[in-house]
Amino acid sequence: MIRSLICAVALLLTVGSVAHADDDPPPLPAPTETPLLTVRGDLAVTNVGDEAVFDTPMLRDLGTVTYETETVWTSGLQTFTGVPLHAIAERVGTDAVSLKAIAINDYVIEIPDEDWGEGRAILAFERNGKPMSVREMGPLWIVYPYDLSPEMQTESIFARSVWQLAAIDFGS
Ligand SMILES: Nc1nc2c(c(=O)[nH]1)N[C@H]1C(S)=C(S)[C@@H](COP(=O)(O)O)O[C@H]1N2
Ligand SMILES: [Mo]
Repeated sequence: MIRSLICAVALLLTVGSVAHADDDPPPLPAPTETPLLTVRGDLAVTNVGDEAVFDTPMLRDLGTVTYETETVWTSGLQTFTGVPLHAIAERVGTDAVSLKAIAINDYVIEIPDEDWGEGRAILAFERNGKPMSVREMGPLWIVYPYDLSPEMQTESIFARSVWQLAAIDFGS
């Protein structure tokens, strides 16, 4: 009796670890507010069909970074708050080393993982402390710390600075 109980428990543990591998991120709850971001591609976790959809609180939970910088599209010093791209990659559990950033006007650009880390691109959801409407180039805007160095003011960095971003695709 005890032996079969132990076997049943061992079986449950095995099944559990197959369904959820140790290196997979935890399940992603469905958004409770208006969804801002749709993530597609090779994902370990999804919450709406085969996609991972995020609202603002879910993005904020990933850990925010703030950049104070001027941009060529705005006037005066701006404060952008968002999440680094690696935080999104980690949350959805992808092995991709490049992503496609897709805007609502269907503009698409590839951003390699060298730009996902510290001091590089953030997916901003606030500008000067407020959410961004589509008219204000929101709801999401990929922003770099342009003022830091001339390296941050190249044509390729500008091309990756997608405003009115709607989706990220980690597929190949
Ligand atoms: N949503 C969106 N973001 C975009 C683009 C676009 O067409 N749509 N063009 C990109 C490119 S290729 C560059 S060089 C810069 C262009 O900025 P500009 O139109 O102010 O020159 O924005 C980038 N971000
Ligand atoms: Mo461009």
